[in-house]
Amino acid sequence: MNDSDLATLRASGLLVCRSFFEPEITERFRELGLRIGRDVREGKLQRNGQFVSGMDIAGEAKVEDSAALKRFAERFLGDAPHELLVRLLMKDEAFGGSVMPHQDWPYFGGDTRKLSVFIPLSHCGFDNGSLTFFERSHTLGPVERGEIDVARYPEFPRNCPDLEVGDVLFADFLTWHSSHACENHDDRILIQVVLQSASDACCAKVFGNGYRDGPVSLYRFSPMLRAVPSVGRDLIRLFMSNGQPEEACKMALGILEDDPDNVMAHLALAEIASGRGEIPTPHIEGAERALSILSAKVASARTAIAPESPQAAGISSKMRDALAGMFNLGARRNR
Ligand SMILES: O=C(O)CCC(=O)C(=O)O
Ligand SMILES: [Fe+2]
Repeated sequence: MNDSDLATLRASGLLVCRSFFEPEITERFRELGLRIGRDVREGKLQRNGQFVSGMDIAGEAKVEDSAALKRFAERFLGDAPHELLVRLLMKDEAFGGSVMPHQDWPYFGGDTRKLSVFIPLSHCGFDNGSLTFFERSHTLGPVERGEIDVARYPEFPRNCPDLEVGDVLFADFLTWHSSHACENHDDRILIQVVLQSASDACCAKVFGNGYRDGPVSLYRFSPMLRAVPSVGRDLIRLFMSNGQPEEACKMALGILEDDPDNVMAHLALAEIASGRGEIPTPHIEGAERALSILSAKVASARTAIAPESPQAAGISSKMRDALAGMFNLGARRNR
């Protein structure tokens, strides 16, 4: 590893180093890959999508034994590497599907400056469904969880390098990646290790050296006084008033994925459809179904507190007012 490798990783968010690991460690990885393949087929290890469980992969692989890896991580992080994660990612007969384009950071939190290390334990290539990285995508910073609409970003070159045991692929933790369905079902086994600096308060595990003292922020996903979802009614309205109904539609559909009975999202979709000159029957039906679920909830909230109390009456009228004020749908419907 030299300065230009580091510069490549920083600039493109991706770096492949061939025959990177020491020979004895490469041999350990090769044997481990063969054993994992056998154990999966004999049912000794469990599969869930691309994930493998039932094995202490950190204890078996001992990636921290690699001086080359430690040195590289120290230079990239500017600090003693700490270990956030060691996991196995596998494709084979049991799972050969695709993995949508995403960024890993929002699933883990903490400091964004982390190093993702992909270590092949078998051949990993386009043929057996290996990972595609979107070069330079890390320059956009942290994004939300979920599928990224990569078709909108042709400026980020797609790179699906062939990897062999002994090679390593370093990625910035913010670099978007995906994997396509495999063309054959040969074992594709990768270890992913995520390393971060000591000052990153989301984990206290020192790479290969126990635990440090010091704070670990268990609340890294929820530092806010109140949780404010980043996608909500206001954003839908903003896009609608800005003449971007397609974006508003995307927001509303996203809300419905989490909350299928969200009245506001159904009403927004109805309004967008009627704006396009379509008859928004399914969306109106969705809103009506969601409303009836909501009124049943209001009724049970009313009985949960004293049925005749002023609070109970307050719940119903506030709810009505709030819904009436959300979208001006009645007027459009009667046009
Ligand atoms: O194993 C794969 O193909 C991709 C897995 C991945 O990127 C993830 O689980 O975050
Ligand atoms: Fe990922």
